[in-house]
Amino acid sequence: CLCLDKLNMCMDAKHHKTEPGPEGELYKQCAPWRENACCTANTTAEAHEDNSYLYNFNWNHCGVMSEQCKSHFIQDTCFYECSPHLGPWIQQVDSSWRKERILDVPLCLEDCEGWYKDCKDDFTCKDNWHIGWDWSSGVNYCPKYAHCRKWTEVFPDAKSMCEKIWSNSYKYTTLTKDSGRCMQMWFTGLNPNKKVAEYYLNRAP
Ligand code: FOL
Repeated sequence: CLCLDKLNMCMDAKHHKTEPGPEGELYKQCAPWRENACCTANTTAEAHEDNSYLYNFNWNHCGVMSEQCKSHFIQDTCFYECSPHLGPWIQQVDSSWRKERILDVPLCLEDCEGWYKDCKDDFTCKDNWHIGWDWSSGVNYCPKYAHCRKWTEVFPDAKSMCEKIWSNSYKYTTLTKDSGRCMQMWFTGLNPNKKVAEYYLNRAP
């Protein structure tokens, strides 16, 4: 990329700012990114809405998603839209709605397992939520061939969920937050992910 700083940059995607920077206030679950963010305050408010203008994405495509499950999707949205430290995992893509994506971001064990635990009693019809929906109503519905099934039938374990749901944005790891070698979707205080990105950047081929 033409970026000067892979440790502090924003991907070229649908709602990202061109450069990271401070935001006065970011909404609720996205607040930890306010010191340095790739998202705007508006994006973070939208991240907490159902069927938001971000992607018109309908979390309730197989009945109403549980509040505890939805909280992880909101957190994932904050992480995806706001993180300024994803440089080592940004890749160019040929896509209608973004020029860059993230690939194989090593997600901390606690975040992936906690997400799965809180969603395992929910329902969905697809393992890859990026493609293949019926958008004829304006928001995504399950396509005819994909019926709603138990979460655990679609995703047998946490690894399959974290890796498949956003087409390998994440890589499942057994690394815990205290390792400093995995990215944290949930954190408070200073963003711990800069040091993690630094580590992976220095050991890149
Ligand atoms: N979170 C993470 N961690 N990684 C991501 O890549 C990510 N992406 C989204 C939200 N959170 C993320 C964006 N989600 C469509 C569906 C989902 C979506 C964005 C767009 C969509 O329009 N799908 C069409 C295909 C569009 C195309 O590829 O041309 C479909 O067929 O359903």
